Amino acid sequence: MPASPLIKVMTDAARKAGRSLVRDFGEVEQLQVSIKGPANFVSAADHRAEEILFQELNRVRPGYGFLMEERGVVEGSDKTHRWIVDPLDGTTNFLHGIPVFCISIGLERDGQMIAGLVYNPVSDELYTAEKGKGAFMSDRRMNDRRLRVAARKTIGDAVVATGIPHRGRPGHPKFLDELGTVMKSVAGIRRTGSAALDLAWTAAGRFDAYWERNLGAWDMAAGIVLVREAGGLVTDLEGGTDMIGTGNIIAANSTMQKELLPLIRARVT
Ligand code: 2AM
Ligand code: CA
Repeated sequence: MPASPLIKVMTDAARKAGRSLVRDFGEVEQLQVSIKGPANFVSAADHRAEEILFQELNRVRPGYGFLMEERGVVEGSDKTHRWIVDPLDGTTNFLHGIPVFCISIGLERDGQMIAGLVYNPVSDELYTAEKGKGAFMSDRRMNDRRLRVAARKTIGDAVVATGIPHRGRPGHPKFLDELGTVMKSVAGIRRTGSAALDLAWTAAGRFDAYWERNLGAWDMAAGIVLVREAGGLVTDLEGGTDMIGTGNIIAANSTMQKELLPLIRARVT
């Protein structure tokens, strides 16, 4: 299916910022040997990518507001539209030379997510979705294919992704408790370090399910549209739809979601 004008402008912005990230990623790999480490360099790479996305999106859709991981809220003259952007999701991977990171761009209209893009500039895998129009993935072989969440219905066969709270963040005991329960019921657990890619890979049916707590809106916004448009169910960990407000998310096909959610909720004390 040819991309809509909206998806086209999002893709152009992401590819431009992606070229900047890939250049900087090449440098980070060289810097790995230095003792001081490339943390400041990565932060600069993050800001460079964000600046490109801000400029490009602003140019093609003047007046839209922004919520960006680094610069926060930028009010627009158009109060109905807002971009929710993470210029580098998977920062720790980027810092360590692991090529699993992405750009995430979501578009909100009147408080509803209406479009999402997740782009890994190293693998060149581009995931896009627009409300009511389906979710798609294109890769460097230029294969364009429609995405469907995994059809697997048996939780015992499921490969489930999650995120582990980072050092210094709250919720370690709760996470270990949840993990202990879920790992006994599923085929295997995966942890990529990029929430936006976890959601894209769930939309693509690579993961049967995904859950995580304490995320930012920019980690989830685009991925929520991808999973929904791929036929999946996305809720918060109470079974409601306030993922952005609570920071908590579970995504899967609806059968799997209904089996997995009670296992996680039962652990909440
Ligand atoms: P980031 O790479 O943009 O920081 C990994 O489980 C997910 O958690 C990533 O999407 C990561 O996004 C996010 N995250 C949230 N808080 C984080 C933190 N303090 N350190 C690293 N990653 C964090
Ligand atoms: Ca992020």
